[in-house]
Amino acid sequence: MLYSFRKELNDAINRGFDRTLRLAVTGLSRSGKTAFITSLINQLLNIDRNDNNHLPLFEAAHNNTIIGVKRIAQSDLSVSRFDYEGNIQALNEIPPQWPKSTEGVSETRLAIRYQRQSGLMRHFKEKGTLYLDIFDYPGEWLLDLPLLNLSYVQWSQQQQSLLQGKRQELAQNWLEKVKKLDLSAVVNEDILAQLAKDYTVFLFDCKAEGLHFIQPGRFVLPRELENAPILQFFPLVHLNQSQLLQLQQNAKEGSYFKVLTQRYDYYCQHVVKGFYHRYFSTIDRQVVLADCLTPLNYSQQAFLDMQQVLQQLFSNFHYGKRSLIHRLFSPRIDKLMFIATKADHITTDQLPNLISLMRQLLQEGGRHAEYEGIDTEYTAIAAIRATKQWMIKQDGKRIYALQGIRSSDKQQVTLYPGSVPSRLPNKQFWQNQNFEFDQFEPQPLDNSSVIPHLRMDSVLQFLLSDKL
Ligand SMILES: Nc1nc2c(ncn2[C@@H]2O[C@H](COP(=O)(O)OP(=O)(O)O)[C@@H](O)[C@H]2O)c(=O)[nH]1
Ligand SMILES: [Mg+2]
Repeated sequence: MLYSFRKELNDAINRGFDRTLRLAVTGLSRSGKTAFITSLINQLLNIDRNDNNHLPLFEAAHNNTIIGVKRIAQSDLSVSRFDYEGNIQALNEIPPQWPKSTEGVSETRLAIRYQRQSGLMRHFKEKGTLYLDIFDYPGEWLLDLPLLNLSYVQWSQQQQSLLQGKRQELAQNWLEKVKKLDLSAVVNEDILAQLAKDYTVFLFDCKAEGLHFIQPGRFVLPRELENAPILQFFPLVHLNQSQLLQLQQNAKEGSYFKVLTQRYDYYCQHVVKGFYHRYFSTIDRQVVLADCLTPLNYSQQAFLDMQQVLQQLFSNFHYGKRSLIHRLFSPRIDKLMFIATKADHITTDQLPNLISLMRQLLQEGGRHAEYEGIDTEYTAIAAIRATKQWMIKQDGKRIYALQGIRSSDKQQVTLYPGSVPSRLPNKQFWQNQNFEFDQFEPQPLDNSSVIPHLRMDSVLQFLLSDKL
């Protein structure tokens, strides 16, 4: 009798403790989203009751809170499935390969079975399941948020002010053609489509030069919208304000100017708002990944561009009650983590500098803005650690070095990667620029098939520990 009462109570409690957590992971293409999610899943699946040495800082893995973790069918069946098996297979090849790059949104779901080890309810053997939905979406799409506040004419002017240096150079082909267009004439769809194509080529060329501040974001990651008229428009950057306003007043229905305006408006209403409604408003926790090392290999313009991009990403989460995003989508994010990725390219003594550099990039002058009601953290990790670290003592000094297989020539190299600037580098830095962050090949997985990482355990601790 007593036993069945207990069992009933236990069952009731257990049902009460099943919950769902929606974790979103974003960042620009190649910032390391796929590597991050693959490693996160791998670290969790490898938790067992005996040895959890791979996650020293994740408490729930050590105090036997987590009983087991399984992959199960995702909740949103219309979104592509995150290809965990494919990515692990790539890492298991001889020699190991980086997981294939992907585009667009993908999703996966884990069931984490746990049993509380502390708290009032531990006497009832409180067990529960945390359903963790992880989804991956391109950071490029978050760059479109400001469009919702701008008319087509305003957006054109803003794009004009961006057109400097390398961007201006790359824009020439498209720009020369647009200049010849009579914008009040009746539209020719084929010409418009071709010009939009030229504009898209220009955006891809910018990306290839390490310039990532690209609007509209869908143009470089169109997915199912490829070749759709909704992506066939561009800003008018060769006209001044009064010329633009004149067109706005006088252009007739069916003219180039009117059609461009309509497509821009349609893009804002359907593509941009659609994305925020469908995904953004359902997120509980958000991870934003940033590769702050690669832009150091390019130029000052690429680096400043990265700053613009990160500040733009950041503004998506910095929402007071009066902000655009709050008014439109009432988001509910309670934890936010900014992560500098690929930290295995530097020695561990440089990690604080890397984190500090990322903060400088995210917030003008490193102001540590607090978010209303959002617990925010900044860290640096390697999701899939490709290098080993060595410490050499020389004349009583410690010197750190890295060893790994360099991607360019597949040779094993030992290097001293030097120091990462902790603040935004000045002109002088760019003149004597000697950064060379090579790519490395992933290391083979050992028998346990746990992916070697750097600080993924502290990420898990921040994101999950209060839910277990
Ligand atoms: N060394 C190192 N390289 C990484 C790591 N994560 C990603 N990369 C590199 O960055 C590339 C892009 O990563 P990926 O996860 O595909 O980026 P995504 O486009 O944001 O999904 C990979 O192919 C690797 O070359 C890491 O933890 N360490
Ligand atoms: Mg990816």
